Amino acid sequence: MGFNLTQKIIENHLLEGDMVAGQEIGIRIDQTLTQDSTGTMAYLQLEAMEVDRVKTKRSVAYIDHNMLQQGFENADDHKYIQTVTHKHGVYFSRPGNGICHQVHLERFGVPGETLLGSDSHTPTGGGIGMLAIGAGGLDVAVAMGGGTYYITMPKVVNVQLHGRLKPFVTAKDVILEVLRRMSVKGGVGKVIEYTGEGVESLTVPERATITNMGAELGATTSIFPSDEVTLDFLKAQKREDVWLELKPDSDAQYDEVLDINLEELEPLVAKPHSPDNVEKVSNIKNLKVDQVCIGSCTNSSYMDMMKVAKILKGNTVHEDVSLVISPGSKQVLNMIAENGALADMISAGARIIEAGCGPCIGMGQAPASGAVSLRSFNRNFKGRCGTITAGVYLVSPETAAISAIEGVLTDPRQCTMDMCIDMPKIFKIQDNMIVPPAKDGSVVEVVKGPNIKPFPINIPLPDKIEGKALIKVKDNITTDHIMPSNAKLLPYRSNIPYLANYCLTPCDKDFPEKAKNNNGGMVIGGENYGQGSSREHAALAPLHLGIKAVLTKSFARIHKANLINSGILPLTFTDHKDYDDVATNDYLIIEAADEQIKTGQVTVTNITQNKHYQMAIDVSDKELAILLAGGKINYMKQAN
Ligand code: MIC
Ligand code: SF4
Repeated sequence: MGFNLTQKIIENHLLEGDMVAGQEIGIRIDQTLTQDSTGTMAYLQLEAMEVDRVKTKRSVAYIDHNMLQQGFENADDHKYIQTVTHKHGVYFSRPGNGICHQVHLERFGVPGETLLGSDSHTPTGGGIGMLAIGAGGLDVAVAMGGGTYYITMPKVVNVQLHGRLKPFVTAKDVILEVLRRMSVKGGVGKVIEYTGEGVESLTVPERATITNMGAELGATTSIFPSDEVTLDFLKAQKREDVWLELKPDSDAQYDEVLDINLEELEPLVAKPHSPDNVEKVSNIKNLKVDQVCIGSCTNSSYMDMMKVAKILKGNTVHEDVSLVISPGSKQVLNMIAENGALADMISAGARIIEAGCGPCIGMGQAPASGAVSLRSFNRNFKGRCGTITAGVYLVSPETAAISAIEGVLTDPRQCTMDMCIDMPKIFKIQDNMIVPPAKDGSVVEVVKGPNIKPFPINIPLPDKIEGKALIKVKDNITTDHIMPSNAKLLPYRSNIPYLANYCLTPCDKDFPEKAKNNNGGMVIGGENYGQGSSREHAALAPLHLGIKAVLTKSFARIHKANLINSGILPLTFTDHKDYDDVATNDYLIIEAADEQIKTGQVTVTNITQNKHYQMAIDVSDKELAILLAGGKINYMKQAN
């Protein structure tokens, strides 16, 4: 029996375990990436592990999220990351050089290699055939130190693409269609592998749009083959030497198959407040738009920007719309500046912001109260844009651009222009914003500003765990709920005590206070708890507040790993009626927790209601040991 692409790459990197779906495997990581809002924590952890020099083939630190510098905090974090990476052997992509995923694809990605990134959209690298996975900062720090990365061997879903996209139907519509069919939790425990003759018609940036937003499925990652199209892209980046052909064996087996006929797709939109709330654009009439944002790691490539410029050229942005454009990288910005496309955008009235995440993570450009914001981004969780009452709709750059002119959500197929834009034969290559690491790290002084505080470390798991159910939340709670991020909070990513004051406040503004007054407690969640970002702050802030266990119907992959790394028990209800039953403020006790978790079953006693709940704890032996030790840092100390 032949291998699929995912199995081929995993087999090449397998250090521990067997490639049996559902079992834990350990793989070697070739490359890592970090960005600034998760990076400070990752490098503090790297320092705590006393790793002199990273042991990966390539590690890169990007500054792209925390770009507004209203105070000293973000600039201090940038300085810390620049100096600590210089010392420890990591390449540093300076602020202004672009969004980590876009730049990594352009300048560093290698087909067939593994990439671990402290950002959930790391799977963008799947667009050139990397096995690229998002993880918490601590796991990335361990990989930088040469440690094995452990995951559950995923199932592999084969999405077969047939035919070609019609004009004004885009790669964004492909991934929105996959989201419509699979939902935001449909990809948990799975890799999405794209094959079929339709693949050939998609450029690397288009493939990267699809793998990028595969994160919204909850998938471990998404991947495309590495073929002639990949070679052309790498040639145009003057990196053809890293190319190799990669495709599944002809008799490869898959766990599931999904067929998509590209010819039949239409422009789609994800309505508030979930990326899987998908509808045809043509079905939505007269939706007045207040803001349009084009960019983000999903749709900010040169090709995306050129198409947007073409639509905008000679037009004026509707008087009731604020159009914001953030190109994905300095390479993209430079090229559209040189060829005049940027001038077309500016002439039309677009507000151009620097190459970075910007409005996607609420770093400025929060829309007005109750506004409709149309975005070419990947997430539309409530409040993420910075305005709790706004509704964010996710669309392709083409739909966004035409709607910005019309002032209402508009089907781009009404445009008559020819949208054929050729992939450049050669991109503008200028790596002058990437600082290579110091040859001799010992002479580099690491600079830490006053906002950088030590991260919390748990204690070994006590035999008895008890506390109030401090909060009970519904399905699909995101890490943006658990640890909100916006221009005001992002500067505190290296200051957990401060950040903890905002933990879960979108669900209950008094949660931090309650946790403090009750000496911590437990959290009750529904399905897919912790979807979205890889931020380990969504585990570290609860840890700081004394949260000992999170009881849910199911967890999102990265968040569950982050809870385990922090020594917080991730428990799931075996009978969902118990979820309905438990109430906020009930007092819960887990007797002999350290013994119980070894059996995979945990009885939680609800003292208030005099009931018992049977919970499952689905962890590997290694994760069990980490939980018993009180988190990964303690576990590693024990092991040394
Ligand atoms: C996101 O898109 O949610 C982020 C901000 O990039 C996060 C990382 C973070 O929270 O810093 C992610 O995707 O992992
Ligand atoms: Fe940045 Fe948005 Fe991409 Fe996250 S999803 S990396 S915030 S552009």
